[in-house]
Parts: sequence; C-alpha cells; structure tokens
Amino acid sequence: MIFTIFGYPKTGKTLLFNLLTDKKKEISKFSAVTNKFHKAVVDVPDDRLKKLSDYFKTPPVFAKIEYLDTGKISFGEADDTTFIDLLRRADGLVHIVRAFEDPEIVHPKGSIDAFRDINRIEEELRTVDFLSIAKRIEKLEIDIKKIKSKELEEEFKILKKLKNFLEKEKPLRELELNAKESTIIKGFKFLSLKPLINVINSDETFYKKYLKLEEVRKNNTATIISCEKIESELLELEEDDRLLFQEEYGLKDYKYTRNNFIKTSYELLKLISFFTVGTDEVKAWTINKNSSAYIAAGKIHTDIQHGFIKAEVIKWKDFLDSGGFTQAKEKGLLKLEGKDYIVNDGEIVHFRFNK
Ligand SMILES: Nc1nc2c(ncn2[C@@H]2O[C@H](COP(=O)(O)OP(=O)(O)OP(=O)(O)O)[C@@H](O)[C@H]2O)c(=O)[nH]1
Ligand SMILES: [Mg+2]
Repeated sequence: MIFTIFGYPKTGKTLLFNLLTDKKKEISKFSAVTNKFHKAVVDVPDDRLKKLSDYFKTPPVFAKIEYLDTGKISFGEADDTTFIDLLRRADGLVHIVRAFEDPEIVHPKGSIDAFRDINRIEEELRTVDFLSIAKRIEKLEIDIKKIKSKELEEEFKILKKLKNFLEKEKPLRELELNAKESTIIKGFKFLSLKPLINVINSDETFYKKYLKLEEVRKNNTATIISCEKIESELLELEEDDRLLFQEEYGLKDYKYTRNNFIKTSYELLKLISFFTVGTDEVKAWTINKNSSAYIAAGKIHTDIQHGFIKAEVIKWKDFLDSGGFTQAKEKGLLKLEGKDYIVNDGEIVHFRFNK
C-alpha cells in the first residue's frame, strides 16, 4: 500500500514525510525544489499486535505502509509525465496544503488560503483524468464504427458517464461505481478516483479555524489538520513535557499526525488487519474490508488458499482474556469457519489446509 505525498512548493511535504517515517530528510525554506523523491516503508502501529507478541514472546511483524514524497511542485511542468505517473501508481494521494504564516517562505499564489489550494489541486486531478477520458473516447468512437464489440461499447458508456461527472466539477471518487464498472476502468488509474487525504499544515492560529473540517467526510476524501512544525518540536521532548507545551500553544487536545494519519488512511482505503500468531511469528496482515477467509488465506500464501480446509478464528482480545487457545476453545470462543467467512478487523486466523 503506497501513499504519495504531493503539493505546492514549501508546504511541508518533506516535513510530513519525516513525521510519518521517522526519517530526517532535509527540509528547507529557500532551496530550489529538486526532482528528488524520497520513499520509505514503515510499520503500521498496532497495540493489539504488541500485546499478542508479548504473550508469545516473539517480536511483532507489523503491517507495512509505504510513503513517497514526490518533492514536486504541481502539474503542468515539462516532465510532468513522471510526476503524474508517480501519482497514478499510488493507492492513496496525500495533498499537503499550507496554512501557516511565515513571511520568509513565499507562497506561489502570494497568500495563504487552504480552501483555494485544495480546490485548485482537485481541479488539476480532474483535468488529468478528463484529458485521458476525452482521448480514449475519441479513439473508441472510431473503433466502434469499424468493429462491433460489446466490450468497447461498454467501455464507451462508462467513460461517457465519468466524463459527465467530471464536467460537473466533481472528482470521480465521489461517483458510485459497481464492481463491473470499476473493473473496466481500473487500467486508467484515474487520479481523481483515488482516495485523497488533504493534510492542512497549520500553525497554532489556523489550527482552530480548520479543525472543524476534519469532521466533514465526503466519499473517499478525508482532511487532517496537522501542526507539523510544532509536532516535530514536541516529538523532541520527553513525553511528560509534551502536554505542557501543547497547552502553551493552545493545542491541548492535539492529535499527533502520525497515528491519526495511519488510522485515517486505513479507514479511507477500507482496510483492516488480521493476525497470525505462534511462538515463531506474530504478524499483522492487511486485507480489504469484507474479504473472505479464502482471500485472507491468499494473502499469506497461494498454497494455503488452494488447499483451504477451514479457518480457526478468534477475536484477539478473547484470545488474550481466555489465556490461550485451549481455554478459548473450552469457552466456545474459537470458531471454525469456511471459505466464505468474512474476516473482521483484529481477528486471529489460523488456516487449516491440505499441503
Ligand atoms: N512556520 C512554519 N513553518 C513550517 C511549517 N511546516 C513547514 N514549515 C517550514 O516550511 C519549510 C519547507 O518545509 P518542507 O517540509 O521542506 O516543505 P516541502 O513542501 O517539502 O518543500 P519543497 O520540497 O521544497 O517543495 C521549512 O523551512 C519548514 O520548517 C509550519 O507548520 N509552520
Ligand atoms: Mg520537500
């Protein structure tokens, strides 16, 4: 799973990347924007997994999430195909918006206005999609005249629907699509279809103004208000001192971006974790919500999927509260499920399979 960070120059993209990955990539007020990008794979924090690993006395293997800092300004540059390609490959997009004052850092639009910048970027994403759709429709119109093909006609129909939606100035991620339609358009990797997190990088003054935006959730779009600079300063302090400083900034209830971000990104991508446990390994696996035990088995190994017999399932907490598999079984908390069982977040799953 990869999240790609992009936005206008000097909005705090690299600072966010550093916060999310514990890296210390260079940030700068003045240096020219380079085309360098940074990539990092990090653990998805999970207290449940930690507790299970304590029980089995083996280190936890967390689920992974990948971040890419594009280090890029925006659209419309000479080599923007590389930039757009980076965005296309993402599972989720992260737009960093500036909402902090600093007279030394020039905003390309001359003023700070998070709403304006969010709308502008949305427009850019839609434009990229619109152009690919228009081009494809043009080609399809010619082809359909030449050959009669049900597939091409279906593609034509759905692309027309998407085009109409974009013409209403709405991103594709707000459009309801059925499974078939999603499959047909998958290859296009439309940008405005990807889940989007807007991170509003605020100072303590703007924080309160924008905080209410966090509650507004549209389809596949989320907003996080972050005080990146303050947060990175707070993280330098001992934990006990942090609250004191937060109060001083008027940020008593401040939610640290790192945890907040991962939680939001999981929700946005409709992902959940299940666990496999044992004395040799305690591990979290990421699957889409509403995935069957059969799909979950395939995440681990195709052999397990192909030889699937049954899945033994127990909620992580039930397992720990009972004190082990034998006790849990006696209490009837360990269930035996078939291929079609829908795996829930936080369940321990043990697959029985034919080797
Ligand atoms: N005052 C203030 N400065 C910030 C904040 N966030 C970032 N900055 C500063 O903004 C400058 C740019 O931060 P970066 O993280 O390098 O921003 P960037 O978007 O990666 O910049 P480019 O990659 O050059 O486009 C640095 O000097 C940061 O210290 C903030 O919340 N408040
Ligand atoms: Mg940068």
